Amino acid sequence: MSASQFATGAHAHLPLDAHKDYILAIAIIALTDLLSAWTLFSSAAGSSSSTAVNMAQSALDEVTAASALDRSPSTFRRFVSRDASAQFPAVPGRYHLYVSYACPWACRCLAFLKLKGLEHAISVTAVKPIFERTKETDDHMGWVFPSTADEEPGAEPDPINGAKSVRELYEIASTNYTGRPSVPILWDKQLKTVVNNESSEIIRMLNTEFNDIAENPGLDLYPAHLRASIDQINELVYSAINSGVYQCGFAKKQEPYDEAVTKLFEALDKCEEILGKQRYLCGNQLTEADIRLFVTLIRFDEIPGISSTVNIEHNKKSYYSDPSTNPYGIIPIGSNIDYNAPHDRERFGAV
Ligand SMILES: N[C@@H](CCC(=O)N[C@@H](CS)C(=O)NCC(=O)O)C(=O)O
Repeated sequence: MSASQFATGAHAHLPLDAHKDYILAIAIIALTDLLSAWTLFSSAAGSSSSTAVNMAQSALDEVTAASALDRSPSTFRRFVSRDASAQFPAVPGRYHLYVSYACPWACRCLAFLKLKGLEHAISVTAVKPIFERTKETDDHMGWVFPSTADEEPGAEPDPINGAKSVRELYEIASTNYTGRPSVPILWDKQLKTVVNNESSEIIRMLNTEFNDIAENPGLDLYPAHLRASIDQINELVYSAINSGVYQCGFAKKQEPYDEAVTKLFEALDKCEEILGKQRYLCGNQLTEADIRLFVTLIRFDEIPGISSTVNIEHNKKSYYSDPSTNPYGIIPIGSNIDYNAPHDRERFGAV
């Protein structure tokens, strides 16, 4: 099954009814993740005879013999704190966020950065959308920076470390890093290290720890009174949708694929059911749960700023770059959705 066949199937499955904006958003996120998985898969397949590299080549290394995706935990799990005496205090100008616009996990961090009004305090650099060789000495493929500012619109050379690749950043931070050289990375310019490379934790830090310097300190995307409900939705969305699409994309046997894809569409239906009754996943206010689901999408005019975290051209280039999954190099013409069109979600009231 090819990515484009899946795309057709996904859209065919989706009822284009009154809440189509949200559901299309969900579908595109699912496809984004799925195609990302395909890209990772194919990059690994392409380098199967490579010189030994002392780090995980790609997410394919995380597929078990039974064909299930067993994702290794992110390695750097330190926390920025609002406490001025902490090892990583939340001071303006000290941290840098490395992202790929093609990566949904990185884009959720970008979304938080924009929504909280932290662009003046935390700088951002995006890599090129297509994996390239990260070293001359082996054939590991990964995220790289352009060498000039105009080489790849939306991506920039690394202004902090002058690194050629994300792999190089991990090598600066640790001499024995063996995980995948992934984005997002929250980088400490002062100690020249990765503070954290786990997006679910980076978004929590951005939500609370920088409030003294955030332009929108009052925006709480993980409010205490909704935490139980957010946690519950996150669990469903993560396992069945965010990670679920990887399970589909990485399946090497029919059975795990069937299981994952069924779970995925059940979860999409569940989200649709919830959003048929209320404006947001956890009630009448935007929360982390919505961002985690939307991720790469530009959608509602109520949340200006998010549009700049989406770069469809990078997404398309990245996902359709690999000849083994897209032998004819066809780049999709879409998406042709006008995200600025009225969405009609006001009917549920609230913000
Ligand atoms: N747990 C990480 C996962 C991030 C992740 O998987 N990023 C992918 C891109 S979508 C990546 O950078 N992969 C690089 C590689 O496999 O070499 C998070 O959520 O922050």
